[in-house]
Amino acid sequence: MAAPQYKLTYFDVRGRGEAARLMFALAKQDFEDQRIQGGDWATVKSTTPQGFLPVLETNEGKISQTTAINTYIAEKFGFMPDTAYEKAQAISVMLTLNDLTGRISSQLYMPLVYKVMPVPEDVEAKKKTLAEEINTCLAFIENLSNSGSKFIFSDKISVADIFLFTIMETQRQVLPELNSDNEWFLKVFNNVKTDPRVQEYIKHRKTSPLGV
Ligand SMILES: N[C@@H](CCC(=O)N[C@@H](CS)C(=O)NCC(=O)O)C(=O)O
Repeated sequence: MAAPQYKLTYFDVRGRGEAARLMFALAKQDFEDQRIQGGDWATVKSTTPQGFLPVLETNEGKISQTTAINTYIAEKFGFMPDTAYEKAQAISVMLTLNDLTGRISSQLYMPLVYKVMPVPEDVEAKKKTLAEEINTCLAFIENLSNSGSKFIFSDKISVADIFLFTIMETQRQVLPELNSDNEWFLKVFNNVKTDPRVQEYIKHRKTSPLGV
């Protein structure tokens, strides 16, 4: 049987694609990291299953939707939690963070970071609302976590920790005024960030033109 081949197609930013890249790095699994530049997107869009990215190509077929991609990689490389209940909760965490990302992206990243939309007049009100939504989302994740452990479910890193870290890393960097002071979240975030394998990845990862 041929060795598994993986190709991740995403934009040249971290965003929804970074958790997949980080899991491949932690698993020491080679993959093709195809990064689409803005000007090429119109051509690439029609080749994707649903008209958006990320897309993961595997030797079994193409996978569309961030949560499906992350779940697949996590199952293959040992980043899913152990029990059926915790697996479902990990997916719930990822879907919650993915929804949040969509709202932050359309309301703030597009105008302020990617600069592809005019800055809305009520930008300060939007920041306030989204900061509250971030806190609500983190409180939801904290509530289903095992609060005594290093990561969300246990002392073993899972796909939910990796997605939480990659999504919040970008958010904290580009919109620091939205940062949460939830102590439980800061503990898990720092436990992921200071993992020596994650540090090694961060040291060598490709930077994007936008720095995110
Ligand atoms: N539900 C999808 C949403 C994907 C999504 O909105 N991707 C954005 C980039 S983060 C995109 O492809 N935008 C370009 C477009 O929609 O034309 C997922 O979670 O993967």
